[in-house]
Amino acid sequence: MQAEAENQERVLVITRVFDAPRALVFKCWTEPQHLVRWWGPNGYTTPVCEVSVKVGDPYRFLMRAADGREVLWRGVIREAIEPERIVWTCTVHQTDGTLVSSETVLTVTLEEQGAKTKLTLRQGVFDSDENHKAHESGWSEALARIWCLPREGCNSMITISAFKMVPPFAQGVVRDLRVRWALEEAGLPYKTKLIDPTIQGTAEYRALQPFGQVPIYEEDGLKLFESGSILLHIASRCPELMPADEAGRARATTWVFAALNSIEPFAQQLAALDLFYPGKEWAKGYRPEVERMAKQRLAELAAWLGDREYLEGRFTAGDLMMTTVLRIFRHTNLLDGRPKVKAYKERCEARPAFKRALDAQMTDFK
Ligand SMILES: N[C@@H](CCC(=O)N[C@@H](CS)C(=O)NCC(=O)O)C(=O)O
Repeated sequence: MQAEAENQERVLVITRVFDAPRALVFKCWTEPQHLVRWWGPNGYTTPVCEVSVKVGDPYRFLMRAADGREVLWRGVIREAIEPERIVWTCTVHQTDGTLVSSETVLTVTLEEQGAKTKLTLRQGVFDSDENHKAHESGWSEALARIWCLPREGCNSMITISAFKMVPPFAQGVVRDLRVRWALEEAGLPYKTKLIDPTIQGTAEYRALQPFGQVPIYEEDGLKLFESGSILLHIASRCPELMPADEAGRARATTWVFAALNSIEPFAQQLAALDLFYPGKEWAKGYRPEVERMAKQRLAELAAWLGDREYLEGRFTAGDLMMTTVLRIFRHTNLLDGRPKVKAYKERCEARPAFKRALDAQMTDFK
């Protein structure tokens, strides 16, 4: 009896209701182009995703953590009854073969609730409490990311625009960096549409970005521009970037606006004066006032930060935006005068997702 009770404790049951028809939720679980966009705990990507709906077929997912560690999740498809049920065996190994979690059975049941779908996930029996807990939090994060629920007729991946080339002073600060970083935090794969001035002026590009700028964001028919709006769109589905509670979400959003409205204008003006109009007489006259305002804002930001690690106690979309804005000061020594702000920026830049985003932007210039 005791063993039976312990076994039951090591069975995971999670339910969720998705605002999507059952056939589409089923696709989300069985088609690799959808699975790669939500599978795995936060920070993981799925570079290999081989799965089918054929009973008896093996399937496997190679999952890569933010720090590069990889694990292999694999098993056999025991049942796949479209659109209501899948049953897989599941074993998790490290890539050197070391067992992480021994075989469990995963059953996913989908029930229609009007236009919505109730998902019940049952997995067990886990070989340890630790694995039981780890899968519980992993599934919670993954299920929160099923925001790519396939829409009819749409199988496209996220695409963002970026420049083919910019002068060295702009490399590493072009605004697609914010979007790449958010996508990396969310573990969402994307591709880039690399553009140059000949494309910026075309009617086709202006239909996506009225001012001809980068970045734009396209996802299954949704087209967005403005880096702040794109960041908030991604963050709304990414617990790494947005707290779950309403007040926390509102505060994080506030900091995105603060970065863009209260600090970026001065950073941008300094960059324009120093990098685009160096030596111009009119610029020399105007610059001291812009620098004074920039210094004032940085002092105010330092005062807010005080001993905080992040703007709101934990990393959010607000910190992501603030960091990319602070990077615009990099041709000046203003941050040296504000060690707290500088350390804060470096703390955010130390995140693996930032490094991957920066590498990706720099690689595209090559
Ligand atoms: N407010 C826009 C600004 C975008 C922006 O300034 N993009 C720059 C690159 S960082 C650009 O495309 N510049 C070229 C141009 O304005 O023609 C946003 O945040 O997305």
